[in-house]
Amino acid sequence: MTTINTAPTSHKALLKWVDKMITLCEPDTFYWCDGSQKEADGLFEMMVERGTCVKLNETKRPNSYLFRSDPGDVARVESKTFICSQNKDGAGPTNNWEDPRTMRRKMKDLFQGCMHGRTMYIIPFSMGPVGGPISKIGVEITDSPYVVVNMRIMARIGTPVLEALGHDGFFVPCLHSVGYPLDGDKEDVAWPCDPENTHIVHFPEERAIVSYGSGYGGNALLGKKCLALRIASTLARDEGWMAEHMLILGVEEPDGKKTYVTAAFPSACGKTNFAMVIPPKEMEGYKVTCVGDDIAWIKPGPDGCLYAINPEAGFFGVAPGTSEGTNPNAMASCSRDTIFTNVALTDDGDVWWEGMSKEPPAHLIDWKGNDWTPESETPAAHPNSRFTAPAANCPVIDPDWEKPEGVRVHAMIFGGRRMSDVPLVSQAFNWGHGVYLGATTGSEMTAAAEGTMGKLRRDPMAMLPFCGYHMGDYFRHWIKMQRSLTETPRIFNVNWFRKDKDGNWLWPGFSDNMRPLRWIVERATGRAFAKETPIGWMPSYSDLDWRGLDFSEEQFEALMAIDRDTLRRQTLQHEELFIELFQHLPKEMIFERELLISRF
Ligand code: TSX
Ligand code: MN
Repeated sequence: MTTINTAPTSHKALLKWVDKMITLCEPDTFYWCDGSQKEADGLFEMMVERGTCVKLNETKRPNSYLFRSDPGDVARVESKTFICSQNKDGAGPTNNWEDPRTMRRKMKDLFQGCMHGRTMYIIPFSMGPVGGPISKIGVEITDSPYVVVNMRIMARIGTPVLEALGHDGFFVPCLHSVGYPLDGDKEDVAWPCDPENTHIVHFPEERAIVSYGSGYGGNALLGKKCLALRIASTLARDEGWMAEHMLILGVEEPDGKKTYVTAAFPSACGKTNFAMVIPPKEMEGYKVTCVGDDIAWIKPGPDGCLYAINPEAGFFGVAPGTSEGTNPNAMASCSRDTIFTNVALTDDGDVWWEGMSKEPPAHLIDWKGNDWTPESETPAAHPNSRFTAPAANCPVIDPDWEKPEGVRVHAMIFGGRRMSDVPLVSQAFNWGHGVYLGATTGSEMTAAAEGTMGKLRRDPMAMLPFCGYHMGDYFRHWIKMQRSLTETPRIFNVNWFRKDKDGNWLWPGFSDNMRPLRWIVERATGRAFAKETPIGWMPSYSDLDWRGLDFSEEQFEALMAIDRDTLRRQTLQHEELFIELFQHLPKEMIFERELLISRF
């Protein structure tokens, strides 16, 4: 066994684990990542040389690279994601479960010699500012240099993390391999992976993660969905805090008053767009700043209020649909220092994706590496293509985004893609009612290909694929949080996606979402007016700021209409979700449902 550098730590448990993994995986060599720019430059240089990635035009897209994945490794795979708790009940009916002993044996077989011919990289990383009171440390072992350079953007990595870890600090071991050992004279490929044997495995009781066979996104960058949501949700339950699939934004009012809001949306609702939304220019003096676009770790502070940090350091955003029109701040964020995966390459060495511009370029290299013209029948960029961009590049990043103790949360928003039934905005009567709203969140599917067009898919708190334990216990934890707080954030429901009977959008969305957001902020801080309705507090037409938008009271009424019969039927359907979780469901959820039905 050779090594490139010696272990820069005296942490016994870490050294022992790394030794054990070296013995198991049998890499040619291993390397402790320091997180430096020099290290990243060296890795990119090596990957360009090997044909793993392309360096983009330094003038147009400084310090940026394009990777193309294997066409069979383009997304998270929920069917191959496991929660291995001692009891099946610990994972609950909405997660895949396997006995931890059985799974550990299976993983041992897969990892045996899986790094032959490769370098093992050891990446110490911190989710949240290094040394912060809410932050957690992980160590990812991987044979993918692509993972190293992505982790360097998405988390804080390297020497400072080992220093914070000390000689006996807590860390989450995260083992990853692309599952493509170079045995004999086997040639390497640009994107090694093993889709047939892909497993993303969580051991919530041991706080450990093992991932095999995929090099893509959430399957491989283990700090994000695996640690910051699935393992962290379990830690949060045990330690009395919350790990949520939420963006965090700050609203600054003309007088300088600052209010922070978190929001949970299922996929394809434009979460990153809302996290850095630009208010209409007529709403002078209002400014939105971004703390995070995907994950919030939320903890009670000494004053009994909730404080949130963004555990991540970058955006792993969906590229298609992002443009100067829909999200100029995201475009600026990925204007440099960015890793692109599965987008198209332009003839001048820049990137392009569907929705970036109205007119596509006359010629591109598509995400599979083939020539592409506007006549081509397949998309130039994969629909799940991504940019990995440093949060520090965002023009509206919040000045306190790295504050170790977090920002005070006054409001929490739940939302989904609902074509017909849910109004633009409403406020829950109280915490319990708000938890019910979050628990019954759902989105109507738009993917015609999936044959699910228009079907409502429940995604409680947008956490269905990301909760590391039983969903019923998760709702119970939400309910219980109130007891440790002197003041709870106010909870809201929004829907940007309502349509009329002819299929026209009832709401312009995007920048105009600032109008309901202003109302939310004022309600959460005890100012704006509202009227009581069966589903919660709602604004009247005159309660919203309409400066700069021609939107009539009639349009508003259509957007806000609540049809008691439709909603009562909807509410009766909530029973389906609840039956599945019944044994673990807090009684408050049943009571809230009864109350809601009785109000209709
Ligand atoms: O991100 C979106 N947001 C949030 C923005 C802060 N999208 C894109 C969703 C796909 C990921 C939206 N799409 C939003 C929205 O508020 N609203 C809509 C629907 C919509 C689309 C286009 C128009 C209006 C509404 N208008 C025209 O096309 C002119
Ligand atoms: Mn997400």
